[in-house]
Amino acid sequence: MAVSVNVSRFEGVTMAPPDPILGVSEAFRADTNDLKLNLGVGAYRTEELQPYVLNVVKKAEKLMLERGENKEYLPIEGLAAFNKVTAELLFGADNSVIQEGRVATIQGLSGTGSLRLAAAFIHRYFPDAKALISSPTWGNHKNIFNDARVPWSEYRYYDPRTVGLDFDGMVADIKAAPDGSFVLLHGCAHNPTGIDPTPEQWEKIADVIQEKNHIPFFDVAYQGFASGSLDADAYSVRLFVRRGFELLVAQSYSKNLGLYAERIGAINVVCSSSDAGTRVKSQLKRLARPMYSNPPVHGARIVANVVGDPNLFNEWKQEMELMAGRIKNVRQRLYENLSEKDKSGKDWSFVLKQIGMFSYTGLHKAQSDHMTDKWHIYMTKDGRISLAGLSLSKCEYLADAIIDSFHNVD
Ligand code: PLA
Repeated sequence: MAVSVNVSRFEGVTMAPPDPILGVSEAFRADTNDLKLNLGVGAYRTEELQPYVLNVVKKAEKLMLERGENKEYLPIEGLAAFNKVTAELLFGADNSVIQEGRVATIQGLSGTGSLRLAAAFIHRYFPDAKALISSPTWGNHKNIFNDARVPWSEYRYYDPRTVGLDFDGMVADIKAAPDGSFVLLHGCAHNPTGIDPTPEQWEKIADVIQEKNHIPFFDVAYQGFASGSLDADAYSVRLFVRRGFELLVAQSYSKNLGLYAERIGAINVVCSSSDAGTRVKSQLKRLARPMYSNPPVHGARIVANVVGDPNLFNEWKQEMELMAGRIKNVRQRLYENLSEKDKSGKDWSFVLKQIGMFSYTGLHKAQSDHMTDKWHIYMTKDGRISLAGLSLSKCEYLADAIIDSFHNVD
């Protein structure tokens, strides 16, 4: 007999709000105006505003087809060749933590999945510890810690008066947190502000983290994308490793290899002994098994092929410089258009000082809404725009929209 249901058993399920970042792309797709521009999600586009598959990725995929590789399950920790190269790329192949086997690396479902696994690990093994996140930060960090039931609080980071780093506030808040907290740090190209500490400031941040017995937890989603150099963008992580910290690093290949939908990344835990590393790795695997069993192979093979082959690796670096260079060019053009067109004398130089994919414009929610409602420019409501989705030819239009929204909306 068929079950007849008049009232849904799911009646109590309320409608979830759209995601603050991915929801912007949904709204963009629904807009039919020709002028529309999607500066919401951080996804690299060409000057023609088309998605971009890197040439090295196509070459690596061709290699994979030629080799006729199979589709059997990977081990829980992922593809061994991937895990090896991803740790080397991050820490440097000659780093003592690698030589001494002190890094527990397991393949994750890109940056997000790797962060989520690490959060589950923190919850299980440090149930009383708290996470510290920057204010502001990538919005999903809060969701990740909430869902993993890791309590978190914010440390000051952005100073709207200087449109720069609130360094003293940051240090004071890290100092005031309970000893042994996990301090989430953006390895480079801070999202959403595009403001990174200087090398001297990183040293001082390391001092206070050390003094407080905190555990650094790096989110590295933009290695190579901030400066165009993989090594320069690993500066902060390598500095902390050099100073002898045990730490966590989540990695993502969404942006630097353009592998967004392949969901490829890793979680690395640097331990003070190889023995601890082995045990940590075993527990990360234990956490992963009931969540997703084992990770997908396609992206892992691409990364292993590109990073593991000297020719492809060099070609990748050139393509990355090209992408980072295009973003720097639109950043420069946008700054010039803003400065030339805005007659109020406002200083727009902060646009040039920020690095990475984004510019944090300082536009508040009502102004950001105006950008979308009047100008069909889609962006997150915190005033962040993705320069990776902007072309040189659209800079002038964007500058007009920003100037209008900034001066005419309270
Ligand atoms: N960490 C930071 C700081 C990020 O900005 C992002 C992506 C991730 C991790 C995770 O990316 P992944 O899971 O694809 O590896 N941030 C994007 C996209 C680019 C997003 O929100 O999912 C953004 O627009 O902020």
